[in-house]
Amino acid sequence: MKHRALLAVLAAAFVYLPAHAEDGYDLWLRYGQQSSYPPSAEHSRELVHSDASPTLAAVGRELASGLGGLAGAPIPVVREPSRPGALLYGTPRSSALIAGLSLGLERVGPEGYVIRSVTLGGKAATVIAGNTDVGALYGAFHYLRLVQTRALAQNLDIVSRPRTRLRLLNHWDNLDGHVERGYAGQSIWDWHKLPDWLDPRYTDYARACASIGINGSVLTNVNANATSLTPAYLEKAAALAGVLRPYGVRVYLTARFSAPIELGGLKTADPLDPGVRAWWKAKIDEIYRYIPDFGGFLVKANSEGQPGPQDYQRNHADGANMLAEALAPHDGIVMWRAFVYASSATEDRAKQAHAEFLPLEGRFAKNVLVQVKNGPIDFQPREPFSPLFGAMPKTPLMMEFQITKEYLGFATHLAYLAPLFEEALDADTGSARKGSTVARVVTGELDQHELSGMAGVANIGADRNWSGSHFDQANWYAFGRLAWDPDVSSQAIAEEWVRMTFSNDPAFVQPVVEMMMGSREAVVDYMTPLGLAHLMGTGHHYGPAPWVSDLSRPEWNPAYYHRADANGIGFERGPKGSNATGQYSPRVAAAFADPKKTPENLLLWFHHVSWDHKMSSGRTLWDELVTHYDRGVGKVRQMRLTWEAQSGRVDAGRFAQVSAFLAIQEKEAQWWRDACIAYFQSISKRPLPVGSAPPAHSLDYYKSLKFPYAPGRG
Ligand code: GCW
Repeated sequence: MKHRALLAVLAAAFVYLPAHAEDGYDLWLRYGQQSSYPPSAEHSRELVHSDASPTLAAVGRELASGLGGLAGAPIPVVREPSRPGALLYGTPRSSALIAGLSLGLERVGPEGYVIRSVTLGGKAATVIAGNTDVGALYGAFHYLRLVQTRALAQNLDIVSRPRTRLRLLNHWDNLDGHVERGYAGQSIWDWHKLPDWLDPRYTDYARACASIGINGSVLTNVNANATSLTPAYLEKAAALAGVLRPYGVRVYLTARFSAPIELGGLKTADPLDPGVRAWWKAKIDEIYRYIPDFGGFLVKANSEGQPGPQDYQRNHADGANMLAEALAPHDGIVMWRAFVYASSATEDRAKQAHAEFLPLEGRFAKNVLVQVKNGPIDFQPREPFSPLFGAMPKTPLMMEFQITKEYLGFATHLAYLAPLFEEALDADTGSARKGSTVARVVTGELDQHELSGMAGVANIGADRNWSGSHFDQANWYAFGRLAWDPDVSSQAIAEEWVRMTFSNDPAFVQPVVEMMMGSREAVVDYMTPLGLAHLMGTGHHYGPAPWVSDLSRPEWNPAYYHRADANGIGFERGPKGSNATGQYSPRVAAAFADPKKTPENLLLWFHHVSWDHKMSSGRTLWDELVTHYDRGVGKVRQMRLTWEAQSGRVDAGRFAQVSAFLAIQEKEAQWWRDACIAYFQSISKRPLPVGSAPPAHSLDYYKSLKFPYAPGRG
């Protein structure tokens, strides 16, 4: 009896109470009262508690606070089910009751779970079970999501397992707190105060990651600093790992290839040098003494000035395999990035990753993944999929998406990225094998790779709302959901997120989801329509600068990408041009090589097309281009109207910030449209289509704008 009373007090303490005015801190993990919950006596009358491990203790806390909050009253916490409607969680090892049920757990692997309505001793109950504690944790978050989104069925029979093994955030966070391409403030990692001060925010980060299945975090920037591998910083990373571990989030670091020189005092970092190999082996053994479950390294080498094996006439496989060999005894892995483009090469930049990596097919060690950006260039509003997907069946290829919006308007433009992710994942690589989508390459299903993964360059910072804007939280959310299951639709994810983050009111959900779903295409339209790319301002990538053509490296110049001249616009990548199309499988290559078969939304990516080219709309290319720019601005105007109509359906704090940001977005969409049209018109020399307004300012005005302090610079 005494025990019971204690548990009840414990449960009451878990009831969710928002501690502050609404500022977005709670992300999608909102446990405010839902009138529809609990739906019936079968559900959640009591929580059968287990704290058999730190992870199960975390599950218990989340369910008690979540369900208590959602029900508007504490949920009794008990040791054994005592009445109908008990909720149990755990594994066959943690609970004899779970062990006694036949739940089909053999289907869900080490991280999956089952959520099932069962009968225990003649009483209805619900079980959330995994083969591991972390599986149960993922199941608990799924259960909470069902309640939050009002999707809890009377009779539950849910089976889920992740389709990719590594679901990782890549933080481009520097040790000094600056986040490269970060638009949400400073890094959340307070390296200076670690390991002594563990900001409670780290736990909330871990909860958020676990709630969407993210199981790893690369703490440091790919433009790496060897200092992160020194004992003092390993101790700090170990402290973070201790906070993240109960939530199934493993810690990874970036490895600076020249660390043996910088830290070890060696003369070389040649991966075939025995001294270098010994240095890395000792360093890696040391890391595992600090972090026994360290995940491994992410490496950017011989790219944008980073050191790498090519500095010693070795190749990427030599470099990756050296690290892999030292990591293998600890079950660590190497993620070796394919984002390379050489300073000296005259080759089309879009071809370089494929050209450098394809010859290495079959030469990487077993615990190496090659991490490939979704498109061949660099996280543009729209790119075709990278031709590496489908081309290297012997090598596990990890997907790299960018969640932070370096090229899509930073945090102030509302652009829901799941449709972009989905477009890349659903692309057909055209290989002879059946079902050879990019998603099935990345999950490893196509080529039977046990190792598989998806990485998202994080948009997380120390801003109260984590992502710099309320709607950018959706991109973090969507990334995790798609890494778990690339077949979930972007629309379904948007709906879930809106319901969890804002409201279940259908009058809110429907228009807001629709607004999100069209938002990425709006950005494409007002920035880089019809397959244009990389027209952004130099260095910071803020705003339009299609005129820039004087930077030292050709592929740093927007003019390199659009190639507008008196005849037309676009980069000829067909056989008559750079033949980048030839890097795709024959079926896909044939389509991309022919302007008539190339999808119009990628036309100028693959072809230089006459200004007078007839588009499917019947308009000329020039008129079509202008129409897209106009349409982009129009869509943002519509987004504003949609949002303004929601006044009163959301809290005032978040409503006001979204409104203000949409106003910024409209202003900047107009700027993009006007500046690009002013510039391209100076080359096309064609009149604007009827009804299209001239740019507000002269081309010189747009060229004169400078933004030396734009955020997030590299
Ligand atoms: O998109 C470019 C960015 C760089 C980044 C690089 C990369 C971390 O502009 O800031 O560096 O890609 O992905 O390595």
